[in-house]
Amino acid sequence: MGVMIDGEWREQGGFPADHGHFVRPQSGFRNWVTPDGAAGPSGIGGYAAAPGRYHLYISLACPWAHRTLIVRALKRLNDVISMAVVDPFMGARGWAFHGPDGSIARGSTADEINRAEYLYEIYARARSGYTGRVTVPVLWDKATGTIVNNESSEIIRMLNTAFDQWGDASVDLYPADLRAAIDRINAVVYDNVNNGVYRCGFATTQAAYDEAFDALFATLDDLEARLAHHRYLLGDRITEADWRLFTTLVRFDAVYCGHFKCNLRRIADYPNLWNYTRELYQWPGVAATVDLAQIKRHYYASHAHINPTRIVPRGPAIDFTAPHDRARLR
Ligand SMILES: N[C@@H](CCC(=O)N[C@@H](CS)C(=O)NCC(=O)O)C(=O)O
Repeated sequence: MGVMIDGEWREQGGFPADHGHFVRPQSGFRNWVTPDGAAGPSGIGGYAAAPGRYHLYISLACPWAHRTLIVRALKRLNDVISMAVVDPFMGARGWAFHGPDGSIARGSTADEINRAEYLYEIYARARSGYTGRVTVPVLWDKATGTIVNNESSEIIRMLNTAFDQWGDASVDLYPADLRAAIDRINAVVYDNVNNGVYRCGFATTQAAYDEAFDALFATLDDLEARLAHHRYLLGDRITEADWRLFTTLVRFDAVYCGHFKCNLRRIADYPNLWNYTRELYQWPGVAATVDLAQIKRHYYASHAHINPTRIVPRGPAIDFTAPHDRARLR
């Protein structure tokens, strides 16, 4: 684990914490790709959508990167935006394009674009003197040789609209009439579920863990009740809010339940959440984005402060392909 300070990689243990509470730092690159290169919501423009111009650096293990991978697939942009996949093991030099023994893991790739060995080299190339964490996902611009954006919630919004000339314009995961409702549920799901599992797992005091744990399971109970009446979080239309929740749910029983001590219940114990997770997994194009072997390898092997033996458990047995009952709902 480490961080960049003034453009240099520094090894350091653990993640930032405030009185035992895990604090996720802000992402440092916030520019936007738009259809014509006009300024996006951050006010900075110059990045025009074009096929083959942009490149995603992702980890198959990471739930934030997973969002971008799913939206890229759903919008049929796999041939429009290229991609590199880091090794699941995050060691002393952070994300790398090869495993500790030099080999490339199944599902991972080398960095064909920048020929980097480590992801921090990409950050250094984008901004000399960069200070901050080196995270996935990264949206890279091949034309200007820089990082456009490293905030997944913004990257998925760009993928949803900017590339419609080449992708599937009929898929809209952030429809205008649902935006306020999507923003509201995203905020709750982000704090208590997406980031909530990390707040449990990376807490360094009992009180911080207890607080995150209670908020997580209270929210899962609320979502379970909501999904009794709605097929998707906002009703009968699937939106980005569902995909943002899905990337945590699909990792939950295999990783967060044990490794992050989120163990009041498994997702498999919630009838609606479990059927919903299977429906989303079975959505065309999505199963190919889920790699449980990489997910387990990343968390159990990389977080030595939580799992010092780095042993990856072989279970649990999970069948995301079993039939679901969601078609009865609208
Ligand atoms: N806010 C970022 C968070 C991304 C993030 O934290 N990614 C993790 C992987 S799951 C990472 O790369 N962590 C490395 C680090 O913090 O050093 C986003 O949603 O894009």
